[in-house]
Amino acid sequence: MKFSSSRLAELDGAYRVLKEPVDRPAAQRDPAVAERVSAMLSDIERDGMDAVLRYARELDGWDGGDIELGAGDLERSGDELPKEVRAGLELGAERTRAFALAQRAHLVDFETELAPGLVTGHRYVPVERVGAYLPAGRFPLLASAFMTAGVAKAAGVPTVLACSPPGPDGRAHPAVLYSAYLSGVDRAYALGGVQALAAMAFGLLGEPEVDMIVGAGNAFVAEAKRQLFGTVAIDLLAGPSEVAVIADETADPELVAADLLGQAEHGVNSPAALVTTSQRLGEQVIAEVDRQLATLATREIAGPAWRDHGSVTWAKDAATAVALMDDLAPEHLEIHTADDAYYHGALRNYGSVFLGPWSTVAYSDKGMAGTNHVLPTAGGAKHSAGLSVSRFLKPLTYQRVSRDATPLLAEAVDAISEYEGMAAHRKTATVRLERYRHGQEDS
Ligand code: HSO
Ligand code: ZN
Repeated sequence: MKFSSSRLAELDGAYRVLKEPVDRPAAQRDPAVAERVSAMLSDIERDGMDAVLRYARELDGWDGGDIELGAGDLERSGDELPKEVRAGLELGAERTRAFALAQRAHLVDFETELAPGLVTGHRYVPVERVGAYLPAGRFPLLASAFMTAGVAKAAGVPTVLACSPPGPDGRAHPAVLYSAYLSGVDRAYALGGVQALAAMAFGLLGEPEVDMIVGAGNAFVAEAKRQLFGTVAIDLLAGPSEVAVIADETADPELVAADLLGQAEHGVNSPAALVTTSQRLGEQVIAEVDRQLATLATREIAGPAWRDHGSVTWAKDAATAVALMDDLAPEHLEIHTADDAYYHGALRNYGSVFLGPWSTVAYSDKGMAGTNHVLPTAGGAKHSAGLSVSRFLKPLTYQRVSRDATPLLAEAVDAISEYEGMAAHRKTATVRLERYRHGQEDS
């Protein structure tokens, strides 16, 4: 998350950098990863399940057992969890579903008569089959199942498959499985990485190929999604998680610092940015971040992330703060000011916004806010929104033209098609015009 030089040039004199990120070239895509993934996908496309299982054995230590998990296994995985975690997951799944259903209710079918006798409309139809990838790495991010599989089910997707990698004991993570269960997945498999995505995309799991793959993973999973895009749809390609805050002199530096570190913890490449109209608040937050880092259990990650990718920028006024923030287009944005409504109305580029000091990103991360945490990163918020029910629903258009409306459409199509040299297209219009005129004479 860095300001573009063109925006900074425009705002010259209206901002001041109080803490700069280390200036490093952006990480290059690793060609070795792309080659490896491409070879794996080709193998799996050619040899089917044999290749999937070969990779599962080689990469995940698969021992020959059943890959598909029984419905009972999913439900029972909840028994292995601490009571409070289980209750929290149940609340998160339910709230995420409730928000998705509320959004769904606002996606309405409609019909309009554009001209006399020309009726047009659209009808929302869900994608038929979705595959959700549920990683279980250093941090298992349990709510991701709600955001992907759960929202697909809320959208009305008939078949949702889930794959999650087996751990060293050969079993998938029980809390991930329970989250998948709460999300309403139709079938789940203990299968990881590229082989999992390929098995879903090529229809190797005793189910036809999925139409869409959702969910994040490591660099190999991201690359597999990139390469499978086209064969299937994908949600988005997620980069390191980001947070940005707009704060004025009324903000509480302790809360702002905590929330910056809250996402910096994701990884040493996670950016965190503060834009503030108060230089004093900016300086207080810089000191407070260091104070909190000293005792943070994950300081080995959040510390380097803040040092290398953390920034604090003073802006002359609210409009400058908005211009700077819209340029960053952060994944998560928090507003801690005396006039949050102004910023909410003015800002246009962010994945999800958290209004006021009581709203923090982790509430959404864990499913408690109900909103989706699969959001665009790396400036993607300039052109795209995060995952939601609408991504699983196709607004399919239709048109019905009455006989009497024929001249309203056919005459122009006749002229345009003739000009373009498209004789067969022209004929579809003229044959109708002839019939229409013939009928006119008869009556
Ligand atoms: N911030 C991540 C999601 C997450 N973080 C889940 C913690 N748990 C991407 O929005
Ligand atoms: Zn997070």
